[in-house]
Amino acid sequence: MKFHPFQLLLITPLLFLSCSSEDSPREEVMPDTFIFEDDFETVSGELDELFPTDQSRWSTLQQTNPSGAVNEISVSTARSSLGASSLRILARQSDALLSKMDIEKNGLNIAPGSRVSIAADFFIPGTQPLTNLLLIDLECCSCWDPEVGDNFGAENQCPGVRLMMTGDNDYLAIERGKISGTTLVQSAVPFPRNEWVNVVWEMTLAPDDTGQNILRIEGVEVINESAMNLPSAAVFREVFAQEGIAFELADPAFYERVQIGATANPIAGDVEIYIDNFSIRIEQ
Ligand SMILES: [Ca+2]
Repeated sequence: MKFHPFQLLLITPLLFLSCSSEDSPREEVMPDTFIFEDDFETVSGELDELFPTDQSRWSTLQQTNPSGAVNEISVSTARSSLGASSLRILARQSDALLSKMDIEKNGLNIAPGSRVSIAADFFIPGTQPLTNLLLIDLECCSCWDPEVGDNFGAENQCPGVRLMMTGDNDYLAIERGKISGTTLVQSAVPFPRNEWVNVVWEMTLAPDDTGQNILRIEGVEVINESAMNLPSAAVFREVFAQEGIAFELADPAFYERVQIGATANPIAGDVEIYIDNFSIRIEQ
């Protein structure tokens, strides 16, 4: 269910009313909360409006074209789940180059113990299988060991966790390969197509199996598992030691950027994705 703009206008005064002087003072320390929301509304219809110089919206694009085609990204009024427009992405089929077309918010500091909630609505036209398509990445690039550099593939240098389609029926899952973890899978809800789909991904972050991982599709909880969801310096040290390499991950590691779109398109074809109603909420 979406908030109609008028509902928001009604709620706002209620929020002020609830802070009346009759309220008893709160003794507990409230957590520091960071919230970034974007529903891809613009005045001009131009993509540039999503990147104001004051950093109040998005930070940058990630665009890797396959060698023979050009990916596309735009603000579109063709469809929306909130307001009048959404973000349209067209990621062409990969060839020798892994095709990517997504939008990024960086400069975050999501530390161990933080509770992070990422939500967005997706509309993916068509019926072609989407196996291995990646939709959201949460990453740490600065935690990589600069002494080791890029000898092990630039793809792996920003360890993190991702939402990825798995199986024959496009079961959205939590992929952890870049932190040496298995994929947290589900087979309860195939990803709906040709309609808006609300996805909510909630985690309490930990570099060990006390991390909490919840995934909801259209309000249905499809994953609720304890598992590592931050890169672990100890795990990286051990994995690289097997190759005879001394590796020092920043400890503790933290996530500094979130990407949404086709963060990688390895499917056998082009994929078009509409995104709306994005939010990330971080409680330290
Ligand atoms: Ca919108």
